[in-house]
Amino acid sequence: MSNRTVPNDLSAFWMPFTANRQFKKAPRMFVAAKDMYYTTADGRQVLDGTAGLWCVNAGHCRPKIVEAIQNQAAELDYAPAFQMGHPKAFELANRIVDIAPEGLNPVLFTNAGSESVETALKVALAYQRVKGEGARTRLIGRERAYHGVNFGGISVGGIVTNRKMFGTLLTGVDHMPHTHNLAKNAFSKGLPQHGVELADELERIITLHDASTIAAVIVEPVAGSTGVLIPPPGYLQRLREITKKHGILLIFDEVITGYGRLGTPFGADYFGVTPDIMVTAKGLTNGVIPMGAVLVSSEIHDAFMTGPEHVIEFFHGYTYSGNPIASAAGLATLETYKDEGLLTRGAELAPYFEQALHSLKGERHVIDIRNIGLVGAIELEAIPGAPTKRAFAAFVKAFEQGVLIRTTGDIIALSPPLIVEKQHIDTIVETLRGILKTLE
Ligand code: PXG
Ligand code: PLP
Repeated sequence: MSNRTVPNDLSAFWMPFTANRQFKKAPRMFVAAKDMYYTTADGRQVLDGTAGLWCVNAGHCRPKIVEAIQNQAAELDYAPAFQMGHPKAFELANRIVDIAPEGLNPVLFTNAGSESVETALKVALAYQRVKGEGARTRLIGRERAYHGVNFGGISVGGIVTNRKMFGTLLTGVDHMPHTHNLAKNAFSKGLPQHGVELADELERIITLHDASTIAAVIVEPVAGSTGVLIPPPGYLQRLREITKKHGILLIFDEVITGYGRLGTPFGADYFGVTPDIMVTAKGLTNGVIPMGAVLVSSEIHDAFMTGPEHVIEFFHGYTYSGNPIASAAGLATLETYKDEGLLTRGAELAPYFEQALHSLKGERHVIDIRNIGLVGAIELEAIPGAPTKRAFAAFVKAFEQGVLIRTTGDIIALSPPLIVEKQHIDTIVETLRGILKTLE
């Protein structure tokens, strides 16, 4: 009896990455969405300045995607993922390979970014081993990196709050420094000028451990969830050169930068650097159905295709790898991106977005503004002794005034759906301008 729930009771859902007690006292609920707008439980329209959680790249409830999911649910709801197949998973893999950088083929399917990260790390370790380099067991991540919440991802990740409660994590992991440097790079438009030499820290780490012990390096081309940390020109190229020289795999975690966010299909295209493994999720299905995809180089894949043909080549996968409904959603999403040119639309709008965001320079508390493609960040000075409080207050006020933003620490992050129009950008920026004037 005591375990019975009552209608409208919020207590049974322990919400993710949320201040649960605070939220449940004053819930913020969405009940519907269309294109650029959410509808709240009390009937207000809220402009989506963040594409949900950086995933709804084509905007909400897009007809092709809705229809594809409805049809697929009625036609083939589920097919076993192991030792069985269904056509749409193969079709989607082909469409992903078509838009990905040359050489990344094939694709492994997962259900989210976190699982894609685990999958990529496991492929990297297993690849070194099948190649006869089984001593390469170390993984190198970066400070301030977010690679999801599973054990591999938090091990290579660089966020103390996401790591410190969870024991010793994976062993044999080291971290490069992040590239964020307010003193030298504040208010940079696009790529910041200073810090390319930080890539050489990888050489230092390699000297410490020896290349023969390192399997892979994983980085986000642009770190998203720790506040839009943009690399200086040449930095990722340098990581590519160093990893190649030492036989270390380079993994790009493109969970946020993938599917048009930077104005190119992938971050790899923006920076002209092709990794050995590319981790994606979010925008793959427009956030509508959980799905991730990990692209690996043909060289990696082919190294596994030895031994007797009846033996499983890679002991890894999920009940829902390539799920039919997710595959249908992915196909319809990629079609929508193609029909509307969304994988490159960000490049056309980026200059307007940049100029609008940087017009907030000089507003109270603003200590940095940065942007790339359709991603932007406004960094606020923290209230002394109360970090995150000022930005969170901005988040709540923006929601009340009809704009959804995202905050991390004292940084406001913006990543509108790629269908955003100039007038929406103006609304986001002018709402923020008003709020900045009223913040404690
Ligand atoms: N890698 C990167 C680079 C990410 O940004 C993940 C992996 C994990 O994906 P899943 O699908 O398992 O959550 C992410 C996710 C935010 C925010 O507002 C960012 C993420 C997720 C939720 C919120 O910063 N990034
Ligand atoms: N836990 C148990 C008991 C299972 O049987 C399975 C899958 O069969 C899993 C976890 C993994 O679930 P999934 O494949 O959905 O990740």
